[in-house]
Amino acid sequence: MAWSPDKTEVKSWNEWDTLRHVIVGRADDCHIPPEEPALDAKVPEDSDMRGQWGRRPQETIDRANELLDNFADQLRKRGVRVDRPVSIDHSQPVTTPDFHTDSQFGCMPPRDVLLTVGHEMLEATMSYRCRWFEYLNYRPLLKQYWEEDPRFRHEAAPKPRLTDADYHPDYLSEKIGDAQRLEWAAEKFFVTTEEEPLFDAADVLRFGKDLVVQHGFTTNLKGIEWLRRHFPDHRVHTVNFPGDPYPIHIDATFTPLRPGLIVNNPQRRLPEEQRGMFEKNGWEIVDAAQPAHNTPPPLCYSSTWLSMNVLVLDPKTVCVEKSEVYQAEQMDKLGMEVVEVELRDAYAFGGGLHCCTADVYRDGDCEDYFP
Ligand code: DAV
Repeated sequence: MAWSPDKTEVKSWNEWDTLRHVIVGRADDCHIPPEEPALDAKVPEDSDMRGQWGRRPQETIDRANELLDNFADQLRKRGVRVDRPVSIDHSQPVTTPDFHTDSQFGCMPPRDVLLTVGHEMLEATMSYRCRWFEYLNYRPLLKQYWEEDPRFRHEAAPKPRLTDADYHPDYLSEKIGDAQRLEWAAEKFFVTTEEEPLFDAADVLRFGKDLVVQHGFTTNLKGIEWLRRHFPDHRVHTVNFPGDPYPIHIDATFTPLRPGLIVNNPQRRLPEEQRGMFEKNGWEIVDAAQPAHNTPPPLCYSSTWLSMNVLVLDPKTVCVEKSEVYQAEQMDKLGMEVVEVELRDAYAFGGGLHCCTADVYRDGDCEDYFP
């Protein structure tokens, strides 16, 4: 049955079929959280964020919200239903029997927490202590979907304990250096241990019957095994991108645009031995264009490769950040219509256009693209 804006339905099997309903995050009350093992390992060693924490400056929150509101309006004008989360108070400390953190993170970005697979939305375990309760920002929406859509499966992965046993102490030193980091990444020695299953939703890409999951700082092998057992009708593939000294989240690294076409970060190429399923089925993996910027904006966790963190609206249309002119040009050459969206001043809040959204409904069914 065709999608109707008057009826809530949760369904999304891939990253590219026509988007009808989406969640766009909010910058309200976002914090730079205090130091903790998994987060420190991700903050670049030369970053302006090292050693500081607290609520983000109000003018930056207001500016990010302005951009997120505009993005939501742009999507609505194209006929997409857009829902917004309800921010909890992130200044509240969190104490569990196993850990304490003096503040939380934010209501951004939803893609990190919510994994939509078919009629299910799954709350990820997360691996940062400051993000342990982040799902609460989305609970009002998920409650509504559950009440309005009788097929909707609201699931949550087991909450992790996040004791010190979850983190390798080698990553806690102030200065490690990129050479050492790259060596460790090549050996698949990441900050998170295999103490218990850990994953962020943004390490997962959906290709119909196949789920492609990055093993890195925020997702460990037990997390991937947990996903494999949780989705028994799917094939779950583990991938690595050895050129990344700070490997978190797959969505500034490997970006499917439509069946048969993926854009891959040229500094983080998928290794030959992991290309088999794509090559056998005639998928093309092309190098992404260079980012337009040499540095991330101030107080930003992510790299300049948010340039390729695009949101596909349908197999012919893609949202690209307005200043990312090289990425837009490449999309055009690849036959995509480009929708420009201004978002750079919100990057610091956790990412780009893919990050700051979470799928609720896309057309299409669960297909097997790699038979
Ligand atoms: O390149 O810093 C950012 C991914 C955000 N979801 C990077 C990865």
